[in-house]
Amino acid sequence: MGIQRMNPLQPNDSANELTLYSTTANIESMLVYVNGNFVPEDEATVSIFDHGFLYGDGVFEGIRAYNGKVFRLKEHVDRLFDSAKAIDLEPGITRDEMAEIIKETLRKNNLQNAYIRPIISRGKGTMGLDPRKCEKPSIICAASEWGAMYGDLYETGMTGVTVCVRRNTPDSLPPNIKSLNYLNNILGKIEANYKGGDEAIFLDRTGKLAEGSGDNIYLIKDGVLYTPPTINNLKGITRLVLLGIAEKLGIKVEICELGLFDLYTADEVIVSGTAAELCAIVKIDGRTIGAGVPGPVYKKLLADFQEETKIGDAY
Ligand code: PXG
Repeated sequence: MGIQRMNPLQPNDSANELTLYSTTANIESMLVYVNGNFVPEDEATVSIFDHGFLYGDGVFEGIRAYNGKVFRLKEHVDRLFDSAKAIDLEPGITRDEMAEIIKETLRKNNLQNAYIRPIISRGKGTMGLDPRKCEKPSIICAASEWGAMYGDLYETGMTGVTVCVRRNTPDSLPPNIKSLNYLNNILGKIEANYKGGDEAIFLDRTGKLAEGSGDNIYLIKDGVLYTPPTINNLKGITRLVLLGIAEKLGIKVEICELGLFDLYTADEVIVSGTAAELCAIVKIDGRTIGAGVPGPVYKKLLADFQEETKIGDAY
């Protein structure tokens, strides 16, 4: 503990040189749950014929623990199983067993503030995408320390860019499935990177506001909090927490279709997610949003959100 592990050499974009950087991870190897056993991370493997690897055929969750408590554990396990149901994948374990695997992963690694990644993939099969070739799903759970994802951007607010790539349509790959195939999101993120944005903002096929590459999106106009219905975005667990907080604070919530005009003319824009937590977007496609700094409604919601994260399942 306390000793920092140096990551392997990473290319430095600007200088085309190699530089060392460190993470806050423990020097001890993390233990990862793989199909019934906890093994050191370097030994945690699945077959290259696992359809999760071959085709992105599987589902996952991203969960946080705060101070030794898992935040919204039941909701995450339920969504994991709903995602599995939607792709006709029978996990072969119960929801309670999955919850226990998640908690045990945290205990085994002595983690208090962590990011947890359970995965259920179709399992080892043969070449050829027919899932009937796969006998048994792979169940994996990894966890690591992970602080605030956007660093200084929580103070300054971040820049959003709308991307040309459209969010998957609900009649092809429903955005509600948290599947191992995140290429739609990744294509948006790549585009945002090239355009100099901190986060990609997706519209759907019909030009309606959908979500960020890894977070739900909200706007505030004249004191009302607006967010799109979940037909074109992930049913975010942080989203439900946030809408609950808004209700408690007496902030009117409108769930409705929104477009570019609403985004550009908003007083505030916010994104939410397990990884992102709550972050304000202060510039979108060159337009300054409101006063160009994280706004008063964001700050109020954030204060309550931080209180909410104190409640969770101890392990
Ligand atoms: N939309 C998408 C596309 C997401 O991936 C959210 C919304 C927010 O959902 P929750 O339930 O987290 O409030 C997500 C979640 C990662 C990572 O590794 C991404 C997410 C969550 C955890 C980790 O980048 N995105």
